[in-house]
Amino acid sequence: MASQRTLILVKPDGVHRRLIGTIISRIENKGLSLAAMKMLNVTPELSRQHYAEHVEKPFYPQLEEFITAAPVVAMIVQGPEAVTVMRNIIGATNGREAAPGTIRGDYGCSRQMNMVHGSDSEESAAREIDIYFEASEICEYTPILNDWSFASDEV
Ligand code: IDP
Ligand code: MG
Repeated sequence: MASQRTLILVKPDGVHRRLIGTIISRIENKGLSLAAMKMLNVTPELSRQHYAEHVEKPFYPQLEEFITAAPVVAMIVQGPEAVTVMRNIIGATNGREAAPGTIRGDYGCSRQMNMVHGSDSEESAAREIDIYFEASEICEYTPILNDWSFASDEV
């Protein structure tokens, strides 16, 4: 099982609600690691790139207004099956349906203002990481706790 990378955003509502630390804590407590992190303003152009699959949908103008309205915190999260593990931690899109114990299930009740973005596949992760980060911004290191968090064939 190979270690994976996934693109995570704390969205503008998560930043305004001071949930950045809470969200990072959940990621770290789960045993995943950060490989990169920065705060930035998403421009309309960046939004269209990121959400290319949604640009033609009726809700897209509303989504663009939301994601560009305040800064986001972008992160690359790394670990075994990081894409799926993060989607499970984040929970279903609509906070009203997201399971308790997930971030969206515990902290919100909105379909749009759902605090976190997580890539939905390895292919999406590679595409999104490329959109948000330069190669020089990604840190290569092996977290020392990996030895006490995973069997050798899991990372
Ligand atoms: P995901 O974030 O769980 O992968 P997607 O369906 O990819 O969900 O939608 C991307 C984002 O667009 C959602 O996280 C949410 O913020 C917003 N969104 C999705 N569906 C709707 C909708 O029907 N109305 C308004 N915003 C939506
Ligand atoms: Mg999605």
